[in-house]
Amino acid sequence: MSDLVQVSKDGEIGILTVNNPPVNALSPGVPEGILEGVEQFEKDDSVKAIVLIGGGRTFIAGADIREFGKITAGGDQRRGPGFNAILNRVENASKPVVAAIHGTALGGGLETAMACHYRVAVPSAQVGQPEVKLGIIPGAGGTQRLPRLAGIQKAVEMCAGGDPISAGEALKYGIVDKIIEGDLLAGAVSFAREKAGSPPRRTRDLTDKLGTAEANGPIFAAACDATKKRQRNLVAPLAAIDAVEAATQLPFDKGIERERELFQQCLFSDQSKALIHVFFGEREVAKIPGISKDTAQIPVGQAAVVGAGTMGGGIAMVFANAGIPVLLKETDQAALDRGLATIKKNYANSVAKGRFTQQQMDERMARITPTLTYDGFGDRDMVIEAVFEGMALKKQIFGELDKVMKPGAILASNTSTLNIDEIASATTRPEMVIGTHFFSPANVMRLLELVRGKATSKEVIATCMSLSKKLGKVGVLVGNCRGFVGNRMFHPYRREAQFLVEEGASVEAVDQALYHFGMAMGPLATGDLAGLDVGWRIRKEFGDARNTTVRQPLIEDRLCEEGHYGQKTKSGWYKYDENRKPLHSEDADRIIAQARKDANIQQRSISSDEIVERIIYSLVNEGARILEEGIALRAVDIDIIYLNGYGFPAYRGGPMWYADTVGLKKVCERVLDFEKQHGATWAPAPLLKRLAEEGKTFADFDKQVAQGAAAAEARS
Ligand code: T1G
Repeated sequence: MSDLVQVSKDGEIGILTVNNPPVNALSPGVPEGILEGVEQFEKDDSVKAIVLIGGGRTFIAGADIREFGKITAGGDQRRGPGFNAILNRVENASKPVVAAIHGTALGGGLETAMACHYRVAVPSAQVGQPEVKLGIIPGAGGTQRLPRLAGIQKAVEMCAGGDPISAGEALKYGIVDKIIEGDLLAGAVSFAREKAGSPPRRTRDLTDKLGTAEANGPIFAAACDATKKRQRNLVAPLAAIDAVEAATQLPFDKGIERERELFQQCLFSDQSKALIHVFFGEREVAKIPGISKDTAQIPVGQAAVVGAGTMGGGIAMVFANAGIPVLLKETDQAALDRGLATIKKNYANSVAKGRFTQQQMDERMARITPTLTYDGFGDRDMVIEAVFEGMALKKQIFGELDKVMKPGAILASNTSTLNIDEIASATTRPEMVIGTHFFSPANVMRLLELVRGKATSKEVIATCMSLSKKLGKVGVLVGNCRGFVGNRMFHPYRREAQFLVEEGASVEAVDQALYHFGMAMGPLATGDLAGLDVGWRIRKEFGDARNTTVRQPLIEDRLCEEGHYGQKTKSGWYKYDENRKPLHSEDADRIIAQARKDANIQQRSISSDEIVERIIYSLVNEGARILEEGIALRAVDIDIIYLNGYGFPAYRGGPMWYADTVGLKKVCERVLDFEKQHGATWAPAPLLKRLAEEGKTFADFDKQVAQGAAAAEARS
């Protein structure tokens, strides 16, 4: 019997325990072990029913995603009967099989549970078919069994949306038969005793909830419409809807065949490869060379935020949402009142949308204590400064924090561009200083750039990395340079968008090209949203320091000079109606035409392919520099930053992964073309050039980094 599935008995109940830490993925040996166990209990006359349970922290988190790369288009040849056949065999068992769920039953985990005859779960359990998040669809009967248990509407929602549901909801929809309070195994065993002796109830035989063609038609049509809007350009969710539709049209086994076909089509798609890269990438970024699970951490039970503006207020909400009480400091009562009113309004919106209850809102508000002084800061484990982006002010505040915070407290700055070492120099404890760059709106955006200063201690980094997860963020560690990773790359990205307009592309053409590429928003519309005046003011302040030998964008300064700051003035690259709908702007037309004339730029027609190449390759080229300088640890770190902070489409894997898929040779050739046409800013990054010449990818670069880190660890 496989070690991965253990067999035991409690009286006449046979118990199968899956033991494949950390998440009981269905690695080779697990499905086979389950089947062997079921067959053994079938033969054992003393056993009347079977319980299948997960050992450790969870039931079964699904297929082993690491194995996907080994599956070939011809199917998984290394394995025996195949997972579907195993599940059919479990479903056809002569004795009732009860799945006992804690933690998560996801993907193949839920499919296994649905092939059992009954399911019980602890209240905190979650079940789901998250495959679409990996660019695939359920591939082991999920699209056929789930509609039979939960009905078409819910099955479509779960298979196409991918979000898990709670045990309580699963009970309501018939996915789970009973919630077990208290000990799960004991509860599952006594449930199995009740079912012992009765004929197994096979999910495949349940047809009551499959509905009629008339009732189902509108459900599928609405699901397709919603998917095209919410999961724009994604293939898998539409395939998942097709597969569920097949459950309503075909007998079970034929439905399984159709599901298999659609699954195979998705599995070998570029989208799936990119999304799997993202799945592992989000976990990879948490791994920092030299920092391990044993690195000491600072417990953060209570925090404080300085500055109750948009960012500070959002950050306070993030802590309050995670159950961490937070002091929120402002310098004057009016600013504090404004900050609190915004927080209240945001929470009330969430309550109105049903995201949480009024009681939860009250609890969260109660965790935020407004203040005009540093009283109480001395007890806090961490402070985040989120004031106006000016070095003098930041240094003054860090000097004050150095005096009031207890020894061992983390001093964090939410700066988005400034030098963290200089900020730290205002304190006597630079090892406790770190940048925590949240993205606006802080309570919504998942990205958290953690900026490591020269002196930042490993304990502070380790703490902030795990705190990110607790706060519901993806923390990515970056080095100290102007703009860090995200904003440093964003600079050439927006610069090229403006140059393209100067050269003849329309504002709409630039934004549409990037939107069709998959960006959440075009670069010029993004400028309008963020406010064009922010960069303009900085340029005015640092004007003399600007490099006058390279071409600088012209139009945004002129828009600002005439008061077109973007959405906040209802006019920028676009003009905006009262619903913030962007409309073509004649003012922008006039300013653009004048700028072209003054700079003597010949207008030309520019294809959308060129627009995408210019803008996306500018990201890639700067990303390669950042990698080479060690500002980002790995290419995947850059990808995760762009996906979570800048609206880059996950199904393209991030800018560096995307460049790999295009081929670095081709990317580098285009960069060299652009250098010829547009000058020195387009000089290819040496790393890009080298990898292109060697026929390598950024993923190869990351592999080398990982090998280097493993070798260093082995030596230490
Ligand atoms: N396969 C391989 N490794 C996995 C894995 C999986 N399914 N799930 C997690 N891991 C690794 C992960 O990389 C990390 O490794 C460690 O486990 C802990 O994960 C046939 C085709 C279960 C909710 O999509 O959503 O079934 O970094 O840090 O926060 O139709 O992991 O430590 O080396 O995320 O407690 C469908 C994916 C597969 C579930 C736990 N299943 N996993 O979260 O821990 S497709 C999924 C998760 C499928 C069938 C199909 C989460 C989690 P390392 P973690 P966590």
